[in-house]
Amino acid sequence: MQLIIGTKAWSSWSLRPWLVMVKSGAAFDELRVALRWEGASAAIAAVSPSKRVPVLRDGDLVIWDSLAISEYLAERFPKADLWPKDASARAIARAAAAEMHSGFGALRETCPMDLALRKVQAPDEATSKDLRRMVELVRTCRAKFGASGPFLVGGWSIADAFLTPVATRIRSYGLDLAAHGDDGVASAYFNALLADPDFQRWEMDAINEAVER
Ligand SMILES: N[C@@H](CCC(=O)N[C@@H](CS)C(=O)NCC(=O)O)C(=O)O
Repeated sequence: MQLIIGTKAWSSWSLRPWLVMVKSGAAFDELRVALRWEGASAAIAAVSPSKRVPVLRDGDLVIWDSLAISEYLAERFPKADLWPKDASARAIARAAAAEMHSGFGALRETCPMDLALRKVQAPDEATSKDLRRMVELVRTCRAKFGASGPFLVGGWSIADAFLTPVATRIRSYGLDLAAHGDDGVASAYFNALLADPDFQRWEMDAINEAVER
């Protein structure tokens, strides 16, 4: 299998299925297509039907969306428990991943992933609304399903892959979760995502890529 991804410092969409791929335990290679240069669109179009990364190639099969790639890996590698075994926890983890996939537009737009960035940026009203919802989402999931581990519904799942870019945004833009309804549960959760050794490996690659640029 080959996972085609964008620049690691910036491509939040690529980070998600990369984490899922690593957690699946399957062998894969990476093809990195650099973003943000004049030839980027053409380079991506050459490998992606949607002209977007990430893309997973498995033999003749080409899958071009981060959630579809993650679902495919969960089906192909059932022993990796990429979704929780418990049906209720699984439904909620799926709802969280889907909400992230289609929502939180203001947070994504005003605080794009940039792993090297550290600043304090006051969120605008729409971003604050997203942050309040994010804190509520994490607190609710952790309260109901989080007893068995530090992740959204206990053990690591695809939902955590989808929320890892949010953890980096909170860190990069100095976003204050307590001011958005957090009692410490959401910030502990996002710190757990940042402490994941697989995420840290991605981050190390991002630093090395930046040195090469
Ligand atoms: N819904 C897609 C979104 C993918 C996406 O927007 N990828 C960005 C990079 S993070 C991209 O390829 N942009 C094209 C470009 O920068 O030219 C997914 O989940 O995979």
